Amino acid sequence: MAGQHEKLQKGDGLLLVDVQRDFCAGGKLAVEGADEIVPLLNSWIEAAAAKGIPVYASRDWHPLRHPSFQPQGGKWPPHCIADSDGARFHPGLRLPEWLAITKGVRFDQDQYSVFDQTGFAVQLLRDGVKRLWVGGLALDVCVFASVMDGLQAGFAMQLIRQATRPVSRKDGDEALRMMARAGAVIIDHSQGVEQK
Ligand code: VGL
Repeated sequence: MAGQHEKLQKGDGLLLVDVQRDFCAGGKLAVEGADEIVPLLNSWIEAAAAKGIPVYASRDWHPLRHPSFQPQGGKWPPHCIADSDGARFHPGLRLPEWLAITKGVRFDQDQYSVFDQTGFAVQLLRDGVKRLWVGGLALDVCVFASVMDGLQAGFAMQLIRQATRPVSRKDGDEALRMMARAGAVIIDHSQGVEQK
């Protein structure tokens, strides 16, 4: 796939947010069009692997009766229960060597962001990563929170627009605006930088 992969360079990392079965077709919290991003993500994974760029993949990994679940008074249907089929990565995702970021494991609160009490920023420093290319699910929830936190932590954040999908279209559009305003670069995979 032609596109922006060639811009991947030393000091970069690739972050795939929550590309899990429960967020894809047939899942407990299916995000419209989620399956469509998998081939594009695979092409980024392949390009990263070829250049020795680290790949990080986060996963929601909730205990039963997590506080974010509706029966517990939360916002979401139960999803991504630790070790369940729904918590597995999309079966089409081709992950060679990757580091898992496991989140949403706490009994007392949710963690949308990959930076929220995971130690991820420390790992990025260890790996010499200064800039992250980001795709995954969902644009208006965990991708948004992760990109905003990444900027706050001092990393350059590049969101690959075609490699993500929102739970809500309206919230997704708003998330894109807020990320761009905060300093994230929104990349149009086929055309280059879309917004600054
Ligand atoms: C997410 C809804 C609930 C996400 C997680 O990964 O974006 N969305 N929990």
